[in-house]
Amino acid sequence: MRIPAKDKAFFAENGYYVGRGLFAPKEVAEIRDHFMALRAEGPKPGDMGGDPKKGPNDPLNKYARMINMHTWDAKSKAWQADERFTKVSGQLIGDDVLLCQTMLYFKPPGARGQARHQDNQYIRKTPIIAAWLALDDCDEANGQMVMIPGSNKLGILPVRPADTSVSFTNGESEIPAGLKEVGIGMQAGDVLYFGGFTIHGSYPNTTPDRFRRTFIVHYFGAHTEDLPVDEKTMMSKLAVVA
Ligand SMILES: O=C(O)CCC(=O)C(=O)O
Repeated sequence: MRIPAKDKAFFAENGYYVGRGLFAPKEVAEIRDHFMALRAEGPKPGDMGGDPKKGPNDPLNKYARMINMHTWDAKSKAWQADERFTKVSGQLIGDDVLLCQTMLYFKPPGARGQARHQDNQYIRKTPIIAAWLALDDCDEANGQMVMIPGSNKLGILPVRPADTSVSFTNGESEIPAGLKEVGIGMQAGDVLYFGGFTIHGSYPNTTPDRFRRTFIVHYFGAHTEDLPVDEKTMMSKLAVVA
């Protein structure tokens, strides 16, 4: 599938792009049901998100985020190679792509979100791009994604501690003055693509009964550079700089 020049231009300008209706309802249901069944099996390698001290009061203890499922789940391995992810991502960054990681966020009712960040504050190679497949309709109430258009042009930014009462991760990006956050309303089957410097995140799911699940694949460009070691921009060093 080819992306129109105007959509590539939008990505270059804003740091993100939404491909609408790329996955059919039946495909979305298959992916969603597959991961719900895997989650019900119990803990998996790399699970993250819940606060063990809160027990059942933290919904992320039951529905922890999964990571790198492609290393132990054949369906995830096949899905990450879908051309609706790889080919579109490649056109947006202007290179072939190579797999970086897979993730599954369940974000059940009452779950915390993820504080706004640049993926390159975690992953220190550039360029990278994320393909974020909505497995549920997403809106403000269930914690849709938010983006800061234009942040993609600012390079790597400093990190600081985040408010862990609303974020399951403990770091966030400094937010550049003058840029505005936009909420990305999506329907199940839409794919949101965003680059490694684009500040993005999500707020808690405040609904009593609606999940906000997503299957996410991050890719490296085929030709990457290492970002310089600069502790103030690295989430892994946050405890040191905080
Ligand atoms: O889905 C979310 O709430 C956050 C996802 C995210 O930050 C990412 O994929 O890098």
